[in-house]
Amino acid sequence: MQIDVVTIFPEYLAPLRAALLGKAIDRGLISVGVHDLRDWTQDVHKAVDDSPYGGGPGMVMKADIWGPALDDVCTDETRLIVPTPAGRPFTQALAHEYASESHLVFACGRYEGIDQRVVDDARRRVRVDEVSIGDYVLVGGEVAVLAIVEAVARLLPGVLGNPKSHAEDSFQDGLLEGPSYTRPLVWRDLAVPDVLRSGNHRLIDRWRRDQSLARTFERRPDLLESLPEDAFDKHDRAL
Ligand code: 6GU
Repeated sequence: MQIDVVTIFPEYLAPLRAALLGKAIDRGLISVGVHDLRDWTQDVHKAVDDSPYGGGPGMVMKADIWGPALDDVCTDETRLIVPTPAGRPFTQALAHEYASESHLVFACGRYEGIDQRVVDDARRRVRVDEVSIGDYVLVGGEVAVLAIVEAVARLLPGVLGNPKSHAEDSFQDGLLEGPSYTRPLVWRDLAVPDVLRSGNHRLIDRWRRDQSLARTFERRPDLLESLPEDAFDKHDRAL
């Protein structure tokens, strides 16, 4: 998979080359290009933004800089992703979709955003998603790109050591993951739940399922609402 990021803060994307992602790059599983938007400016000041039509605070990033930048970086295959708090929610389902693409391009806005015509024009040639990583406001799209790329890259074949790690991910079955424990058996007077040492794997699976359901009910009741009726078994219903 090829990933390209256009930003005015290329150094902010350095973590893309660290740890898990760095290893995936070294092994040729993903290839990452980070591009400085200012390379597409023409004026001596390298201005990328201007004041908004209609007035108001802040600055808007200019269409006549972003347009040529995206023309150069995008191809027919590209899925263009524009991180913005005004976007649709980035979810695990969308991470799986992106993991099946051959080319992702991220356009990082700063200030009050990018002139809307950049997205409207790009849509005439490529698939474009405006996405948000949560209901809070970041200063720019760069940190959102780090989150999205990490969520996508770990789904690619060969990036994680153990492919079974995916099967029990939070959200894989629409529920939050329950708690995990390792040695020592007792730590600061807190013991590991007995059931996990019982060796009875039917009982252990049932206990883990109950923990997931209880945690989801407590922390994310909205997730339970959106599950299909057949997502629950007869033991779940007893809860
Ligand atoms: Cl994707 N971008 C920015 N700037 N802020 C955000 C966001 C994205 N998602 C949540 N807040």
